[in-house]
Amino acid sequence: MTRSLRAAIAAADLIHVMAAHSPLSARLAEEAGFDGIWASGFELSALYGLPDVSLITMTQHLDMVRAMADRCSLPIVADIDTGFGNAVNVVYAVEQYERAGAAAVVIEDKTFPKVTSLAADGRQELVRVEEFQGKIEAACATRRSKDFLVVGRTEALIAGLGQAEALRRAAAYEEAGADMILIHSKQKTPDEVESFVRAWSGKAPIVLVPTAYPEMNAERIGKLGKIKMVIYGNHAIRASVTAMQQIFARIRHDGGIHNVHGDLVSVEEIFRLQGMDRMKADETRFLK
Ligand code: SPV
Ligand code: MG
Repeated sequence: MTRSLRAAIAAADLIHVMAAHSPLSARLAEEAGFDGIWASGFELSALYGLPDVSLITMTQHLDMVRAMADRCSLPIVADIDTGFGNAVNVVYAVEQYERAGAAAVVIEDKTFPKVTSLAADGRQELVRVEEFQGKIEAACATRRSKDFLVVGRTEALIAGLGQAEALRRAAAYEEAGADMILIHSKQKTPDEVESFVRAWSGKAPIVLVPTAYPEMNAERIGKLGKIKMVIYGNHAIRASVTAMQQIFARIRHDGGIHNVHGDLVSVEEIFRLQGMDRMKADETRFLK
């Protein structure tokens, strides 16, 4: 079932979407009060210990989206990278992602295989505007529900092509049917993105991923206007790595788990997140 993001976006000034790489992280994001889940390609790649360069297959990512949709009731924004090939691959992907329970797909205008956006020296190549319009059109024509959103993502700023090219591409993607435009930047300050947003005259709302320029908080986004969704792009995997590195180091240093024990959630908390209550109730009811 597609959880409607369109309705949520219409009802709120700004939607806060947290990255997740597993059903458990998606559930934690839901409990923390986020509005949606970002099924991040970067996070899933990192989970496999791999760079985010189109090594993870569509099937692997799709399986994770399905598993997250099964355990979390928030709308899922699926990061489908370049659409796994050309417009024909996009048709197949959108069919699959909508069926898997995603509420939206984000498709980016890079060539396949892509290179992760935030790497300082990343090789960034973009496809022709017309080719990417075909991908957006393919996604829009394939979706079954009008509530399933197609987000066109331009990497023009990431590729160093400048604001005019980013605006040209964003306008072309809106014309092709994109419901929203994701503008990505790896500048360390919000200036580049703020300038783009001020210059944007399209009707499609903007999506930001402010990983590189973290001072772009909700207050600052609100002042800028035109932005309807903020994606916290990799904060689930980074939070997990931070916690594991610190706790693992302490256990090695202390020669045991005696000191960290009190600083961790209890096993009972994990039982709760696993849904042990339901299992217990089923046991009582059905085991004879
Ligand atoms: C992701 O989380 O996979 C993204 C955002 O696409 S970024 O890694 O910043 O490109
Ligand atoms: Mg990605």
